[in-house]
Amino acid sequence: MDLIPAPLHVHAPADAAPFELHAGTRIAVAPGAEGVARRLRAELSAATGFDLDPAPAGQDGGLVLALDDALAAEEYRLSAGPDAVRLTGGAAAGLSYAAQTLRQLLGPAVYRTAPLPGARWTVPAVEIHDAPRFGWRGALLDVSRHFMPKAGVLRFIDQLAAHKLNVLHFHLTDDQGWRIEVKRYPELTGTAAWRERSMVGFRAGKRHDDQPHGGYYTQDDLREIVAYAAARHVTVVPEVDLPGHNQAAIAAYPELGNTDVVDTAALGTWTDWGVSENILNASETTLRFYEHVLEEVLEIFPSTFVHLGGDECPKDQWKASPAAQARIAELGLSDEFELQSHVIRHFDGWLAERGRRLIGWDEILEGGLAPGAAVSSWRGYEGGIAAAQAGHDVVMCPEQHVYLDHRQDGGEDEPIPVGWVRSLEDVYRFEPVPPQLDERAARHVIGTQANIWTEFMFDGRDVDYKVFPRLAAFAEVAWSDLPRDPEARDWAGFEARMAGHYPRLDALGIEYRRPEGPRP
Ligand code: TNX
Repeated sequence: MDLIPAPLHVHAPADAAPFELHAGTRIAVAPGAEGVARRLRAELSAATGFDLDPAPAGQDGGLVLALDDALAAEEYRLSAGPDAVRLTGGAAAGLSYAAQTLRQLLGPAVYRTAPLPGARWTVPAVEIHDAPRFGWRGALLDVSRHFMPKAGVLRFIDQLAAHKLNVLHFHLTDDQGWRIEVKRYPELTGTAAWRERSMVGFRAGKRHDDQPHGGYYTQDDLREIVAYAAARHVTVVPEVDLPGHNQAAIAAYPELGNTDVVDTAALGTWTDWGVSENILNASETTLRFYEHVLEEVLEIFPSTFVHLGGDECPKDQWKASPAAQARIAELGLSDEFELQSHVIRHFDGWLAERGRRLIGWDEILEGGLAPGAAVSSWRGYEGGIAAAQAGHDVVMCPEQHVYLDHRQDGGEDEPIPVGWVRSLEDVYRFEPVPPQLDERAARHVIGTQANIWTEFMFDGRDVDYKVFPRLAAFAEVAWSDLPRDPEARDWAGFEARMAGHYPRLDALGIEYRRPEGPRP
């Protein structure tokens, strides 16, 4: 059956006949299951050519979609025999995971968008009971360093859903490009969404290309992305990075920068990778500016969590700026780290007043963690450990393990060899909860995510190559009840199941890195 991620319990009775899906199969849909049914029907109809009409009342057989509140929201059961396949979720989310499992059971061709001649569709007799290990099973997609057109984002959301991942951490702003339409500040998309050229990492002996690059999502595009994701039980968590990673916004609105030490009016959207020195000033006017931005962001993104970055904020300009020093004195703070903490605390409170929660990178621990903040632990586990021990929620995403921009192999023919070598097996052996945490602190690890930074992913093909197959291993880490000891994990078993998973990725048209080596 080669299910990925592996379910909690699978029992396949010997000698039981399979279920066969055919042109006359009907779907019975319990109240509350309509949304999942609509999507399952659309997916199955495309691949099979069958209509899969609703079952007449009282018909017991075919596909049966039900809800059972004795199960947790994301928990499900799937029971297949010769007459019926019954999918039962604790809520629509669980039911939609059951539907994803059903697709995997039907065979790789079900991922195609038109029927092939002569196909047969069978589901082996099986009883499955399944539930995720973590509630936050995410992937960060950086659309700032390289813009991904909307269609690519929707496709990526389908890929997340097919792997039972449920959070898209959408990295929408950075030094190199601003991607959110903000009605009140049109230069964020007029200016900050575009740059003159990009670093190419010494490809063909060059450091930069001569290509202008850019793009942004209109508010309607973003609403569409959010709704598309929600229909697939994926929450989009927007990231508006501050106070660092802001050169693009400062180039558009020079008054946001440290104008007493830099001529910010002369800046453009950054054309290098790495971390720009050009950070926001921490004035009241700048805080207001970002409140206005966030007001629009909150209207688009209903997620409880809003990511405000806080990472890699070089303090040199604040050290040199008389205005920043005066601000530190006025607020009774002792240094630049406390000033950054002041900014984050401000927005922590501001978001809390609006019923939202702030999440930021682990640098937000420096200078004192804001009371309601959750932490994305990226510089190893340490920040996450400290935050969890202090009672803050944590998403574990240490760069040493789950940065999918890092290369998959040490060979010279990897496209651009960034970062550490992290193979599929390395990702499979990643354990999000470090043994140092006691039970109480471990409960604050609400989940884990893989991060896809796109400095060296120039288009969707590059993203496919870097992300797959490793995202499949990551999905199993986030969902399945794997041994906590990485060495005790059944890597050979996973590899064997992957042999059945590659054909699914093929049918989906994902240009993953072949296990035997790079693409030609
Ligand atoms: C660090 S992770 C960053 C990103 C880069 C990434 C490259 C984090 C919070 N900051 O801005 O894209 O490294 O691997």
